[in-house]
Order: sequence, then structure tokens, then C-alpha cells
Amino acid sequence: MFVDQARIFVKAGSGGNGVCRFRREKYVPRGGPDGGDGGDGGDVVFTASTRVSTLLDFRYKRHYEAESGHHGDGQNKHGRTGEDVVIPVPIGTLIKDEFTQTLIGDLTSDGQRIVVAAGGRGGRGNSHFATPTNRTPQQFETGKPGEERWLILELKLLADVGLVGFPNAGKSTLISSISSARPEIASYPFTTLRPNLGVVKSEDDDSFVVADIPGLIEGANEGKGLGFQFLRHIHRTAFLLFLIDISEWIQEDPVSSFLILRKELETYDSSLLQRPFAVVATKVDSQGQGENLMKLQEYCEQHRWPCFPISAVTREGLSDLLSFLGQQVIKAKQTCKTNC
Ligand SMILES: Nc1nc2c(ncn2[C@@H]2O[C@H](COP(=O)(O)OP(=O)(O)OP(=O)(O)O)[C@@H](O)[C@H]2O)c(=O)[nH]1
Ligand SMILES: [Mg+2]
Repeated sequence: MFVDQARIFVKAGSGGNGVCRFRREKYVPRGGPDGGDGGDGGDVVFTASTRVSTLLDFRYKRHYEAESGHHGDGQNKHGRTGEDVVIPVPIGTLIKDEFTQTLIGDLTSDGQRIVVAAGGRGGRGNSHFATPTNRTPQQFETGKPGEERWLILELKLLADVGLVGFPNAGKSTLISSISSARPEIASYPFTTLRPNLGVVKSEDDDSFVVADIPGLIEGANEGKGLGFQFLRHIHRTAFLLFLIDISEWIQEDPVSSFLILRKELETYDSSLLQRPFAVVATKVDSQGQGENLMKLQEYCEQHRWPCFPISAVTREGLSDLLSFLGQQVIKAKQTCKTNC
């Protein structure tokens, strides 16, 4: 199951108390204060890991608490520091504070760590409070409580190119023919139920990541179909590909299909319309008279939008598309560092 949102509670460990003790030893009269400090509480830490791909674990475990620091002891013994709780999350996880709605962190690279709740500091023992005028201090500090809060986790996959299209448009077939990703492919709509990522190696040995998300349908923004909830995963892509099936048996006008897709994106977030994109006419091997293709190409020419006729089955047009994408990804990444 692919889960991309979660709400969890985190609580860091409290600091251990400092203590009030005095050195009592044979032949050492008035040994003085020797109360040790409490240990610091453990932190709650998130770490981005390639080994985790969804937020599914948080369905089953919602509370995470780090260990508290141990109390100090006589003979200036420092209490042990509480163990941190380290929680692995998928790369692309955004962490928000539920109460303030502020973004605490965005984990974008493998191994990146972020402390989401800091452990409380341990208190000082009475040995710290000795002064020339007070050689037998009774004071000591208690440990500070650890931070605690409710967090909202949101997974936004990190990809360079996002595939947008109706169900059955050929998105999964395309990603499987240009990368080693192997999503399920079938001749019925809504085959893909969760996003898939594929790494494409371009000719000049650069690589970029393509995201295949479940198909969109008209009215997706009203909750129809599946695709709308997954649009967040193409929100951070630098470049979009609109896949339009132009096979002869498709009744839908290819231009209106394209406009419906754009409309759905606009309803989700109008800034997606500013994103650089190209149109891909899929399944050209089965186009029949080719009327659909002509209509789409004409429309794109009028607007000076790039249009690539391809067949993921015969591989026609794929190499042109890939070299174009390679260049566009580099360009788009430079211009949309802030939004994507
Ligand atoms: N002839 C031909 N058929 C294709 C081509 N690309 C995809 N198909 C077929 O179209 C059907 C749908 O392909 P998918 O790749 O599953 O489509 P999708 O866009 O991922 O569909 P959803 O996951 O439902 O959104 C499958 O039967 C594919 O074999 C192509 O280039 N040529
Ligand atoms: Mg699919």
C-alpha cells in the first residue's frame, strides 16, 4: 500500500535531574558537594532513507518517544544520556508542525537528518553551586522536559519529469520502455494505483527521474478517479509531459483531452500551468488515418509547443523525446529552483 500522508506525535526525552550529595569518606573530613549532573534527554530524529518508499509504517505506529536522560549520582557521576529515536522516512518527505503549520524540514537526500523534537537538558548537581561562602550547597537543578508536538508528514516524490495523462494513455508503458521501472501495464483504465519512479539514462550519461502517477479524468478535482490526490507527486517535478492517446479508436478529441488535463492541473495548483511542458502523442503505431495526430500537432504548432509522436511499443520517436527531455530537465532545474 502506498501511503503519502501521516500524522504522528513525537516526544523527546526529558533531561535527568542533577542531585544533591556530599562526599563521605573515611579520613576525608568535609568532603564537599559531589552531586553529579543529569544526562540530556534523547532527541527524536528523522532521517531520509532510500530503503523506505512510503509512510505506511506511520499508519500502525503514531507515537514516538525518546528515552529520558538518567539522573546524576554522588561522586560527581553524570547521568547517562537518553537514546535518540531515529525514524527513517522516504526521500521527499516534508515535515510540518500541526499546530503552527510551519515547515520544519524537507528531507531531499539520502542520509539527511533533522531533529524534530530536541531532548531536554539534564539538570546540574549541587557540586556546581559551591562558592567560597557556601561550601555545602543544597541546590540542584531538575532536568528540562523534552520537546513534544504533533507532526504532519507529507511525501512528495522527487522527480524531474512528471507524466500526466488520462488512464490508459500509455504512461506506464512509456516509463517501462525508457527506464528499468516495471509498473503494471494493462489495457484497462486505472491500472496504476500508486506513483512509480523510473531513472532514465540519457545519451550524455546524465540521468533524470521520471514519475508515473495514476491517470487523471475529467472532474478529478471533485474527487473522481484516483489521480488528483497523487498530483502532489508531480508538484515538484521540473518538467511535465502530457500524454495523449491518438489511436484511431479514441473518440475523445485529442485537443480537448489536453485541455481537460490542463484544467485539472490548474484546479489543483495554478502554478503548475507555468511549468515547462511538452505534449506527447502516444501509440502512433496504431494511429489508423492519423487524424487525431494531425489535429494535436496542428494545435501544438499554433501555440509553439513541442509535440512528440511516439510509440512505446515500437520505440518510434523515443530517442528524440529523451534527448529533448535531457536538455529540458537541465534548463528547467535552473529556472525553477524555488518552486519545484
Ligand atoms: N499499440 C500500442 N499500445 C500501447 C502503447 N503504449 C501503451 N499501449 C497500451 O495501452 C494500454 C495502457 O497502457 P498503460 O501504460 O497501462 O497506460 P497508463 O497510462 O499507465 O494507464 P493507467 O495506469 O490506467 O493510468 C496497454 O494495453 C498498453 O499495452 C503504444 O505505444 N502502442
Ligand atoms: Mg499506468
